[in-house]
Amino acid sequence: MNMNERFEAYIASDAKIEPKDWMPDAYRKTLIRQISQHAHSEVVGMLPEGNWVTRAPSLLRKSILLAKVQDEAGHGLYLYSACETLGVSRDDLIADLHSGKAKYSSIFNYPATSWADMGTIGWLVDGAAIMNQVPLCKTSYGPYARAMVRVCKEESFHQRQGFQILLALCNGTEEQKAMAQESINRWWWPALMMFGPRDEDSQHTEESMRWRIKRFTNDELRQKFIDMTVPQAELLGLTIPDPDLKWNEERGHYDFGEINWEEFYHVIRGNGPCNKERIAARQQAHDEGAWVREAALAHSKKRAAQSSTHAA
Ligand code: BYC
Repeated sequence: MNMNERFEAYIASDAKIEPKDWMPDAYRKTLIRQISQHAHSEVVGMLPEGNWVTRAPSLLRKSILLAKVQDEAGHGLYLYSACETLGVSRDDLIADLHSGKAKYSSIFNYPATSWADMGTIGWLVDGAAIMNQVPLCKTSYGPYARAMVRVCKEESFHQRQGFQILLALCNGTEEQKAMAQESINRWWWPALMMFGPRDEDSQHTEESMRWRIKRFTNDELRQKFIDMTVPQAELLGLTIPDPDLKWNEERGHYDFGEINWEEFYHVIRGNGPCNKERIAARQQAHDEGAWVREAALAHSKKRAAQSSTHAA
């Protein structure tokens, strides 16, 4: 057996690959691509909600939202760390985000224009993220799988806080319920796009499934998400903006309408409503944080110099 065959057999036995293990270049490359895209999504994902921290309707809502946004920063950090174990530097990963070379989730290129969007993002966006990420706790690369365990626990809190915001609005005045409905109308289809292109158009699914990086295909996860979400919308008394949505007794799943794939590709190619604004905000935060990185490095250099003096 050559190295490649041994690797494939090892993966097929459901064993975890660790940073120092031999791995094919293509496996390393696809992991760097997916984990870094995931890390970037967490960090860019702070922007639409961060924008509402100062406008939360009460101190309690503000502290919950603040905690959620901070959690997303933490997720980005675990994921950048997991990615670095594959031999890439964080500086290079961040440079790729800023230059537009690396992707991040399409969903964060849409604007959050009402308070109800805080509910919808938690309920639908974090809900879709959980559906996609729970199977990643069993992904074949050890550091990624372990990072996902904590991420998923926190995402469950995010999803519930979002649902709770919507529940309060739906039990409120007519205007509040209308605000919730208007929000769902805007976010439903972009949330379905988070799962990626149809299986027949996906470039990476087949290989990533064989390597047990992905445990389900894009279409399988999208269907599971719809099946889980429709009864929750009914509980809220909200209408999902899809006239073709219908329970199919034979399949045991909901049928749903056609996603606007033209819009999806438009957004992931950098032309969505907020792509430019999001990257500019990340670039600005990076530039303004330069002094923090310099100070942290100066401190660690000083400590290293002190410990070498003591050792001498
Ligand atoms: N947006 O062959 P495919 C979160 C790209 S949640 C942008 O199917 P793959 C959060 C794909 O990268 C969101 N790009 O790819 C939640 C590929 O292009 P490249 C983040 C997308 O990798 C709440 C091309 O399209 N979650 O962070 O097998 C609050 C072909 O696609 C998208 C993750 O990243 C998209 N929606 O499957 C805050 C989860 N979909 O790379 C934060 C981990 C596809 O060849 N990632 N593309 O240039 C994954 O599970 C998989 O990477 C995907 C795509 C399912 C997203």
